[in-house]
Amino acid sequence: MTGRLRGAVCGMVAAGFGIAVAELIAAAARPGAGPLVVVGGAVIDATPTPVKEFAVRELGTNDKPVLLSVISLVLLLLAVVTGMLGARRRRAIPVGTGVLGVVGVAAALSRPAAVVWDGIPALAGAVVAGATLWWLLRPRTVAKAAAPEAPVAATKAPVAETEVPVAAPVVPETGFDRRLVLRLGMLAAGAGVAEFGALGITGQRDKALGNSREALELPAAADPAPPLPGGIAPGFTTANSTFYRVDTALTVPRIDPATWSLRIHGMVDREIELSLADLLRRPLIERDITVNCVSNEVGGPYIGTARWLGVPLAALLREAGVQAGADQIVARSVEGMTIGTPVVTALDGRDTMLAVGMNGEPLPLEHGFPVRMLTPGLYGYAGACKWVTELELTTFDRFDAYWVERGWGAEGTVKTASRIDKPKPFARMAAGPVTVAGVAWAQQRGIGKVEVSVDGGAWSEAELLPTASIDTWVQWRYSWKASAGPHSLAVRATDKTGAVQPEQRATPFPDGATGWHTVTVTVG
Ligand SMILES: Nc1nc2c(c(=O)[nH]1)N[C@H]1C(S)=C(S)[C@@H](COP(=O)(O)O)O[C@H]1N2
Ligand SMILES: [Mo]
Repeated sequence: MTGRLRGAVCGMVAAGFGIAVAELIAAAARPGAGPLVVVGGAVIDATPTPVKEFAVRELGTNDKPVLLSVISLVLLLLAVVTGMLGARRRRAIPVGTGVLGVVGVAAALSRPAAVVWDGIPALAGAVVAGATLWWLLRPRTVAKAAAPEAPVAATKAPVAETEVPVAAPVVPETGFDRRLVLRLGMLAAGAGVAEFGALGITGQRDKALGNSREALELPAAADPAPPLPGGIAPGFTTANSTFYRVDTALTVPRIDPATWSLRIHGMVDREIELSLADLLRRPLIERDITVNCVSNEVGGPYIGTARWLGVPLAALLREAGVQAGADQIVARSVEGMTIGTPVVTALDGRDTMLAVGMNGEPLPLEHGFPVRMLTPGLYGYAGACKWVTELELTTFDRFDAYWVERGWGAEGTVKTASRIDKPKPFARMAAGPVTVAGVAWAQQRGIGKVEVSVDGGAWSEAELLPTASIDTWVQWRYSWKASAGPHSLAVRATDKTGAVQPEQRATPFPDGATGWHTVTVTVG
């Protein structure tokens, strides 16, 4: 029993030490290739779509910390098992740590943007963990263990080592003697130092990156957005700090703007390669655009409106010369995401852009610094690649982008939708006039009408507040004469093509949720 416990504790400490060393190596030499993050990334990519949807729905932006904690726990469990087996059969040590090492290296190399060196941190971590466990679980000679503790024999006569009194308090080989505890303590401290070092290196790098982001001076727009019309209610523009974030990146990609470049290639007459300075020398446009996620449930929070600054993509594509037959732009990001956008949506006159600014500042790191794509009228997964470094002109036949490979629709057109923001679900209020308010959106088509229905009754038209353009949401409000009792409020929008938001509920998968947002309240 104590032998197994000893093995378990040694396994855990050896694994912790190995992981910390691997994280330190990654921080110093291969940022983003730490074992936890690469395994997490591989798990995300392999997770079936329904599970991913569940995670986005139930965990929101906590999905990443939760995933990392689960992976750490599983790893710890495997380390405990390896240690317990290793305490009985030493062969289990190289086998167990070897398996973990292979998984870590495979995960690192499976990352879409991986280079072969990315396997080194995980490999080194596994070797260190294995060697450490081997050393910790080394069988001890009885003599060595007994000698320091042996009570001084009454007799001064020299005794041979083999004659150490049997009664000496020999710590059983399977337990925790002082030497083992000391070693475990030293290793735990070493792991702490390595982890601290890794955090320090990463922190320094982030600080430098934050500085270069702040130092980045974005030119004024050649074609600025007009001021927002009077009469817009607060909340029309979403602050950068509260703008929703959805992506598969476990750690936010860190791109040095000085070395960033964008390559436009594939089915083009002339390849183009641009630095950030090249990009910023071009005429910039500024636009208010609402962006939303296809994973958003009816009434959900994954939508926001910002004032974006960027370079129109159409001009760049014309320079490159898109060849006949190319119908898809595959945007690739530095961490290997692929987002497929129909070529027509970049050339049909809408404000599809390579954005560099968001609400008057350079893009925040989480939202794609230094450059992301934006395509008004498409969900983010189909037109808004963050941290973009490559645009390949190709066809939909020839290539399935990341989400399409996982069953999501290739087109990504935003569906007409609306949301009640006030009152909140299950709110209680006094009878009398109550303002019901919210937003509605149908980017590229524009919102023509918003209606409210109380308790399933007739639809009444809500007042539409002024808005910026057909690419932004519209705020609406409706004055309701609330009578005592429980009530349900429903909203539906009609876009400017006359299409009414359908009542029928559809899940976000595969091409966006439908259905009316309904809120239940109690009056009186
Ligand atoms: N590189 C990269 N870009 C990405 C994604 C991603 O996972 N990786 N997710 C897309 C999705 S699904 C959405 S909804 C938007 C979200 O943009 P935001 O996080 O700035 O709101 O980014 C898109 N661009
Ligand atoms: Mo999304």
